[in-house]
Amino acid sequence: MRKTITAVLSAAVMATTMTACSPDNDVKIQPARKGQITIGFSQIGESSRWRAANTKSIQDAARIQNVRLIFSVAEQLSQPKQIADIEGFINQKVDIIAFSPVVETGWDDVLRKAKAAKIPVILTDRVIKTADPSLYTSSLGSDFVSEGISAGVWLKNAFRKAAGPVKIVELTGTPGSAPANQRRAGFLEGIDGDAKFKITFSRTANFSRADGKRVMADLLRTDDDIDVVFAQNDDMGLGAVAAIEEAGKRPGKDIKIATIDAIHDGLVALSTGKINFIAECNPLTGPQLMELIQDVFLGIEVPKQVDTKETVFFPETVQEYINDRKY
Ligand code: GYE
Repeated sequence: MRKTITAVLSAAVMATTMTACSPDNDVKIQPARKGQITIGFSQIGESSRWRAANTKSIQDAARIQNVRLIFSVAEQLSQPKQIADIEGFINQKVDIIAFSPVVETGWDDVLRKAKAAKIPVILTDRVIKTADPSLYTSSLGSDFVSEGISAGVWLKNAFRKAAGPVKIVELTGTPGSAPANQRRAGFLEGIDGDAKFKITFSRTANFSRADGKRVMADLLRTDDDIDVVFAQNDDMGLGAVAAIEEAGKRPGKDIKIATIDAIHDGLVALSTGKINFIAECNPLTGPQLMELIQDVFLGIEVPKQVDTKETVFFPETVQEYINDRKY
């Protein structure tokens, strides 16, 4: 069993006083500073069950590891609030900052302040774009490109016998966010080379169930020639399911649906044939985050990117997973 971080930390204090060698990390923490690690964590929002599961996983793991967690929640889409929260963590002199960046760009200034204060930063769930990768120590999250590729490959296979054109509606997530950009890129890669697949409509529904329903309902009022919905998360896909049913069509049959996340409601819709394919995006990152933090504290070199473990789900095999899915 893994020791708690505090226990390991005392050993680390001894180790660092005994040896002069240390790996070449960008920002190094001073493990001798105190006995209990304080993490400042900035979460995007509280908008979905996926997000709630992510929050709980981090809070539970911190409690188990006896880590002090200062947790702040930004409203969905509020980068300024996240930046203010991170500045607050710097002022409070936390030992480590972790955050899930709502969008990819615009973080350099605040991360430079963290670096100047010698506070390591770990990105979780979502990644950033920066010309200076030394501004963060590591990034823990899903491979969004792979998730998109899985959906594209599923689509190609599901429609392999269709003459085409196959008309696709794409519901995208938060504009400018890593999962929205990378899932799209992956999806295009997955269907690449086959001109029969046409994305006839692409619009954001902000990763939200209500928006997914609204966008899909609006579209169905003017266009009923749709073969597939690719929703970049389950919530938007479930919103689309509701809109399709209200329009008198059968989701999963008249219009096929592929989504990403694999929350409980998504798996249920998959089992009843209303969704046809789900690529998993795992929100339970707490334990992996604590391990990473422990390594940073011990001065062990950590990988720049750590992937979470995930799989894909099909209707035929989903049943056995539903009861265990707590989010
Ligand atoms: O897919 C979505 C949530 O950042 C990967 O954010 C996460 C995404 C997840 O709102 O449901």
